[in-house]
Amino acid sequence: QQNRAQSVAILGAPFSKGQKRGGVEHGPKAIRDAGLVERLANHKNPVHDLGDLSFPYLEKDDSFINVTSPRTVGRANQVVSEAVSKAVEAGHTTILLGGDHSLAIGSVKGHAQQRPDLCLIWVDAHADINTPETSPSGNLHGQPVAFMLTELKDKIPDIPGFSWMKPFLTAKDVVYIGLRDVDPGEHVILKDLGIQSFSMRDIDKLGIQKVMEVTLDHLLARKKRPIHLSFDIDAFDPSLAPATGTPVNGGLTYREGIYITEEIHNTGLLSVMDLVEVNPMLGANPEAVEATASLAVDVITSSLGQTREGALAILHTVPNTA
Ligand code: B3U
Ligand code: MN
Ligand code: MN
Repeated sequence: QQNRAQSVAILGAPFSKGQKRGGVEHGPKAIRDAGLVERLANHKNPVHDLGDLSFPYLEKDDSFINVTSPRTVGRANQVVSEAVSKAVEAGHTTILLGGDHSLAIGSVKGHAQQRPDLCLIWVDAHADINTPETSPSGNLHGQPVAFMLTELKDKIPDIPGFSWMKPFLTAKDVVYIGLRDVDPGEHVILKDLGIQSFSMRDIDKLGIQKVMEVTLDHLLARKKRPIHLSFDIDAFDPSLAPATGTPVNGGLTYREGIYITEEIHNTGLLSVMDLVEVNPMLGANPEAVEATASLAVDVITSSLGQTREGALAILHTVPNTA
């Protein structure tokens, strides 16, 4: 089933409460306005834009420990989880447009409900694996992976808003690419759990080709299984993706980013993808915002089979003149 050519579903998640800066809730609109659906018009399979999810507003949502908006984030992720699960069940390769990266909790969880054997490729400047206790910011977009991992079960207190979910993934099912801003607590977790991760330094040293070879080998050598790609636009260098909440210098080049998604597409196993942290209110000017949103579109179309050798759709014959 997972090798069958599948239709595509696009889900917008206009949500920002996993961090404190306004504007990332407009990410889905910015990415659509940059031409996402039009760019997929030649896709070999049908593309369904399922519109935006709506998230309940919770009047009272006090911090827990230092975690901000726990009930709001928990509830929104429950909505995401159900929507992603349904889209995967319907046979779509599902694209979730964020919104902030806390949404990955629901996205990966919903995906795992249908495909419990999934593996996770996390492309990001940050590891997003703080626990509520190690988090320097209290922002849940810096913690999603910690909520997923069974190994960290005892390190995550019962946070209001999250009783609906239990950890469902193990450390060996995850690979990071692009890291360059890892907090002390996160560093210890990555080391203790032996999570395969490729920092920007590793990419400098090995080259992106080798990094992808080892990544896919690590996750797929024993058994082919569905891939969840969680792509934070801040993995790219800020010169390419300025309109994002926490840019970090020294990021992926355009070619490295696109090579990652091309290699993932070529496995035939991409099942769900998140594209998060595009914040159209943070660009220095409209051009900066457009560049970031347009880069997001390139990452998505490339993940879905757009190649640098030719178009997304395969034109089998050259049309004759009339
Ligand atoms: N690691 C820091 C900063 C951060 C994480 N994710 C983003 N920023 N985008 C934290 O707040 O946990
Ligand atoms: Mn992130
Ligand atoms: Mn990030």
